[in-house]
Amino acid sequence: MRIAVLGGDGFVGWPTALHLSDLGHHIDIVDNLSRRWIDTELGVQSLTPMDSIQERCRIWREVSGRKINFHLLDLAKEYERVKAWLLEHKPDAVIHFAEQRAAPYSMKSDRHKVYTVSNNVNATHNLLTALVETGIDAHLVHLGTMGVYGYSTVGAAIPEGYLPVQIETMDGAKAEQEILYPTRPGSVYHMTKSLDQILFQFYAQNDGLRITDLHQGIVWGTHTEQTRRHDQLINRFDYDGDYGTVLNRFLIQAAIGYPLTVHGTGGQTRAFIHIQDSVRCIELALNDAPQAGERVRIFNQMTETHRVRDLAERVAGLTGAKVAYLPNPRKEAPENDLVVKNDQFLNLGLNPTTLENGLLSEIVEIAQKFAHRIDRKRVPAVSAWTKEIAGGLNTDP
Ligand code: NAD
Ligand code: USQ
Repeated sequence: MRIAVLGGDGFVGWPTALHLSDLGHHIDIVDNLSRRWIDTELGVQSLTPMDSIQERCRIWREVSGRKINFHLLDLAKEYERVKAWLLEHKPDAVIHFAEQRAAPYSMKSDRHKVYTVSNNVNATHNLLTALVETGIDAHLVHLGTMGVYGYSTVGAAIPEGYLPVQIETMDGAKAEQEILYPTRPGSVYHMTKSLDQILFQFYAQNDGLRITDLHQGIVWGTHTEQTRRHDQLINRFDYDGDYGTVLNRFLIQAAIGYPLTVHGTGGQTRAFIHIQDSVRCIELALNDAPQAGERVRIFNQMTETHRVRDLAERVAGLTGAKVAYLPNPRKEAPENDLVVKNDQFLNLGLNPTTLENGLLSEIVEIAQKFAHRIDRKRVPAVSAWTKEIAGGLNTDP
């Protein structure tokens, strides 16, 4: 297949591009490199030393003999170029990772909220309308998030996208209807993914676009089979308070002797998936494309759920790190349960990689190797969800 990987310079996009190239697909990466600019804005860098995207593609060609092309393009701001690009390259599938993905970054200030909404919603909408206008019948696979569902405490398992509801008709009879699972996003970033869902629903129903939306949990780990093949293929690894995600942060904190930064009581339960499974799920979703006229296919792309304080205790047990319980910069339920259905990927053959000490220790070792690149001042999460929370925040462990 000819596959366009939008956002292919990012944490999940790069290993996905390598994985699919290794399987023999023709890969084009499209990225505006905004994530690299945001590193500069924040004064941080990936824990792992990342080469330029062009250099990474060159090394991949040397290692594998396969070519990955890179195209510098802003999906949100360059609509006419998006259309022209699609017409020129005619992809069979488009994988859409190209959004601003950090919840704390999206809540930093009004400017960051405006940027996140305009970047994410425009990128998705430009792509959809350009597919309709050019008539390119590509399967669109979008990376959504588990966070659109919110974190209910009622104990019922979260279904894969759709919820059957019983409604009373005008004449008092009962009727069944399936609706998109109601969203309850917890940040401006998560809100943009809720808006994406409506855009997908409309374009699948109105124009017959073939769309799969993957509601992904928190991705942990850094290496995949392909990134291990050469030092310069290494994946990015975010550790800072905005882009670092919880388990990866705990592992680097353990590596540098920084107390593990648990927000509040650590009673938040979240869904997780290892990066190797994430790229495999995308392959499985690509091989199972919907037909035109079908509703949007929604998969829950996660393999297990964990409570934040349990993760911290586990990493502390493995490494001897201390755990710090800090005021929570976010507005979120202090304690929640989470049960998630993920039968569709299991039925397609996913064999989950679960949290195991060997993999956790491997990440601590990588973090120790590159510990000199870590700026400890960038570790605390300082982006507060409201002005009131910001006023009382002390994130010093
Ligand atoms: P990332 O920030 O590392 O990568 C995103 C890439 O998209 C970057 O290279 C960035 O430069 C590019 N990009 C952003 N806006 C663009 C635009 N307008 N035009 C072109 N390129 C643009 O993020 P990631 O961690 O790789 O996540 C990829 C996707 O997966 C995101 O949509 C995210 O919401 C989703 N996701 C990530 C996680 C996770 O834990 N990392 C979990 C669930 C879902
Ligand atoms: N947390 C801590 N300590 C930290 C960092 C986070 O206790 O140092 C807590 C947060 O308060 C939150 C939980 O850990 O309760 C998860 O935070 P996170 O930053 O790991 O994840 P989140 O903000 O939800 O976002 C990440 C990705 C995003 C993706 C999402 C999947 O950045 O792109 O969509 O995970 S999900 O959470 O399933 O919606």
